[in-house]
Amino acid sequence: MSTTLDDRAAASNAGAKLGIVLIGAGGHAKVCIELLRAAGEPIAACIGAPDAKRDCLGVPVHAGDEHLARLRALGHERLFVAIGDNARRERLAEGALAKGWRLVNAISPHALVSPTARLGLGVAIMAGAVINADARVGDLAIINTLAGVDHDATIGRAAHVAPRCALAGNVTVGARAFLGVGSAVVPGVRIGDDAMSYAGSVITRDIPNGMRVAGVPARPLKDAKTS
Ligand code: JB2
Repeated sequence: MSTTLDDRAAASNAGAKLGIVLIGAGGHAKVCIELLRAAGEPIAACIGAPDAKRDCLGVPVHAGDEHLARLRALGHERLFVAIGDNARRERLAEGALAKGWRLVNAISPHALVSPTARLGLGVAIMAGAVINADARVGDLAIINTLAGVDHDATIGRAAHVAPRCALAGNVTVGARAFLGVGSAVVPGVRIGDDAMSYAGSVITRDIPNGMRVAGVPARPLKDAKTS
């Protein structure tokens, strides 16, 4: 049986009205469930790893990624990937997008996002975060509780700016980079893809792709990758 354009539009509208599905059912999912609830969004289910618990803050948890296809076939189409690990979050999102899911954002009503900031899809912005003028936040990035991203900064795809980080203007953070709790970054610094800073680092110089740094001022760790 063939479907008409009207059939497909009706199916798409139905999918938009059904609750959001989350991938992940752990600590990050809890925070994101509360962000989505605060925005008045219905949440249908979480999908966890095979050993996941069956409930996450009152949301039913289905264990195993095979449930993704089942829920999509039931008409769900809005997805949020609530997995803290950056590379895994990106991989799971890409797999879901290829299967027709649509990524939504989870943004706290207590975050301050400049009207001139540009946000990607699948982004999480927690309470107290501030995103200033002309900043860009890439798809699947996490701007965690009380973090500040100042003017003209660019946060890469699936990067994670942990709680209480302070990023000055014109900072660039690469794809899948992780800035640990309370890291501070001076203006104009470029942090490479897959780079990582430990908690409390003060980053005063560019960090190459894949490098791990710590300290004040931040220095490369001995086991650091320098690809
Ligand atoms: O391949 C997977 C998979 N791997 C892990 N597919 C699916 N569908 N789910 C997967 N998971 C699920 O991720 C596990 O079942 C579990 O529910 C969740 C991981 O939970 P955990 O609490 O260990 O981590 P998290 O990613 O929710 O939170 C981390 O990152 C946050 C940003 C923690 O470090 C938090 O403290 C942090 N705030």
